Amino acid sequence: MTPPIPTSTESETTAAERQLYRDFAEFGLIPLWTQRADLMPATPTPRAVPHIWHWGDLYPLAARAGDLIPVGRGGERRAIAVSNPGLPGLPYATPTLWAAIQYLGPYEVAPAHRHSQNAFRFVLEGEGVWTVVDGDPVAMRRGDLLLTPGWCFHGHHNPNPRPMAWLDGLDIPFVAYTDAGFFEFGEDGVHDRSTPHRSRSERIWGHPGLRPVSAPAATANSPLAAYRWEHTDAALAAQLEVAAEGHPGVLEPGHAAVRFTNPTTGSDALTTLRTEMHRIVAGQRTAAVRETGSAVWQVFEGSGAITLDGARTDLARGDVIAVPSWCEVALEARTDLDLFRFSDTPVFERLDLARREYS
Ligand code: GTQ
Ligand code: FE2
Repeated sequence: MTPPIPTSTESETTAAERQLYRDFAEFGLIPLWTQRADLMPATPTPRAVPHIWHWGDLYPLAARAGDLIPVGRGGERRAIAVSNPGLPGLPYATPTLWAAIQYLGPYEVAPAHRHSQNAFRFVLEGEGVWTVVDGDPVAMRRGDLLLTPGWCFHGHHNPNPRPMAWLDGLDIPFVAYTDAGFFEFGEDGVHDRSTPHRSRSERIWGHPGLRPVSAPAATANSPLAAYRWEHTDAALAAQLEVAAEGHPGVLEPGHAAVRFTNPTTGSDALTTLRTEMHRIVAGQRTAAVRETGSAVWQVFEGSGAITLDGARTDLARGDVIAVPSWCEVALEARTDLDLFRFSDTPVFERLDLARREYS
């Protein structure tokens, strides 16, 4: 018996391998086996990190921008995005979500434009700006959620002597990654400077459980431009009342929540963005949960704490919180705590990538 004759020595193999990798690179190829753990981790490994921005820092900076930086055609908006420290240099709260504070000074106008990105405004405080969505002036007031769905023209105007600031949420990063962005300028300024209390959209769509028979069967995004705080607040209060009477209605004990929906379909108000308001009763703490997809929360009222992947931080009014995919979230209310939340969940649900796990 003779042993098998080796076809190559160890060092010959290594040299041949090295040449193979060089040739892969030259021909624009990358083999899976060098990347597998990064490409296909056992569980999500987001580059975005949990992070909190405090309103007490955001607002004064926005006001300084108000003094120094004009708003107008080109830059379009005095909007200052939060930038996740795990995504350095990018104006992204998470890989898919844009969150910005937008500031409009007395009598200023942000000119009309449209884009394929979906947008909303959530008003923490103040009032007196109108956002004009496809020619329909929509009043912005504390606690309201205002929609500007993709490809609707929109501009904002402040006919009052007081400045106003609010939170913008958009799917800008998602649309950037997917190369689906289109943008067009509209009229300079805002043509219709009227200041109605109720928009046409609310007068047509803003009646619970009633849809106009004249309306199209379903639209991808909600035709309702404004979700008013008085309705949101009443819905949350009623859930807790009904629960106190011993009936179902709340998400979990002491935790009421509502989702803003498209009245033509009952699904999320915007195709790419889930928007919700949560109310946690003083002294309650939520179950810890992790989900695929990322979210941004803003404290609307009250105080408490949030624990993100085990790290606990106090929360105050206006704080903006980035929650990366699969990060474990638990909330505690010191006083009654109202929080606005938005996320990219509709995209994950549509693609069957949504997962949720309670600890
Ligand atoms: O108000 O139209 O924060 O187009 C980012 C992009 C706000 C807006 C942002 C926008 C807007
Ligand atoms: Fe816009």
